[in-house]
Amino acid sequence: MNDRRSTDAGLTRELAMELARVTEAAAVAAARLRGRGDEKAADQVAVDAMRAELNRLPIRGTVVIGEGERDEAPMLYIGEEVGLGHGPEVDIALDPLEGTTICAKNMPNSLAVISMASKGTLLFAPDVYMDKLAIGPGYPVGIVDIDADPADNIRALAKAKGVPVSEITACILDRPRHADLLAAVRSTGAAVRLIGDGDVAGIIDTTDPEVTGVDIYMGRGGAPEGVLAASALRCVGGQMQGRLILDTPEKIARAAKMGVSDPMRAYKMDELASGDVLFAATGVTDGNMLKGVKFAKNYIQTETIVMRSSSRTVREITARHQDIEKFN
Ligand code: VTB
Repeated sequence: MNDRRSTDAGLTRELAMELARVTEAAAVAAARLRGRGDEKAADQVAVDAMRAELNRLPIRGTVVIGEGERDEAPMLYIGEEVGLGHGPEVDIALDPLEGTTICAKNMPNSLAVISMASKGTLLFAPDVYMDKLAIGPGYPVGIVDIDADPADNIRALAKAKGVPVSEITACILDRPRHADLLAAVRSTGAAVRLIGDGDVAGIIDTTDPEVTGVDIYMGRGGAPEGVLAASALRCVGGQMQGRLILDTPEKIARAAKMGVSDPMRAYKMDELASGDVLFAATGVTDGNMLKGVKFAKNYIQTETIVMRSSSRTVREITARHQDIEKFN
């Protein structure tokens, strides 16, 4: 019998809970610097806290999506080995503070995020842009496509959802590069939610439109964030496609070194994150799905979502940390 309760390619279910601790620690650290206008400082404390927690886990982990290349990021760089050095061999994608600007401005939807997967199963994505398209669960496979006209995707989604197009909301990063996309989506009569940063949250939002009000995510953002978002969608269900933007010979060469042989390839969700995966995110600032960290007189409260692809369990954990000292 396939006993999913024990191990799936080395990813034990206990590790899902452990991951919550990792993102909680990063979120609390970053939240202390919410609204200070200092992106770098907030990111740095989140990195330090996440790394310290990760190094307490019984894993042999390798960071495949991290803070940057080894020569530019001293900690949690791509290739860094983390964990206690015994236990399952895993790949880790992380962003200790997704939405550094949002956190610095104390605006909605910054997160501490991590995903852990069986070794060799997360796309080794270079830090370039990625075109992304994502919808939540419950739709026939392929009703939207990254190569289709955006307006057609919106209409197809409305039809599949059984609502008029005017009841569809697309989430798009507010950037000049998205002017044409925005015009195309608005031409259908659909609504657009423009976000300043944080497309991992934007993509996760598509998984629960009744709560978040977002049906579809469209547009160009960071490739590393694309792999993180795909990991989450693998657990909840949903569809996602991503295409790396390799528009210079230098980027093509960099991606080739990381194993990307076809620069034009559109990756499906389960090609961005192909194996068993665990995902955790803790809110730093208040968001559509997760509330940010709350500092009370005698406790610190965090909200975390933890997911596991093999069981497709999604847990929302509100934690009241009464031993405040543990975050110091
Ligand atoms: C996104 C988003 C990030 O960068 O990937 C975006 O998730 C990429 O676009 O939060 P820009 O280069 O135009 O910002 C962020 O907004 C910031 O890292």
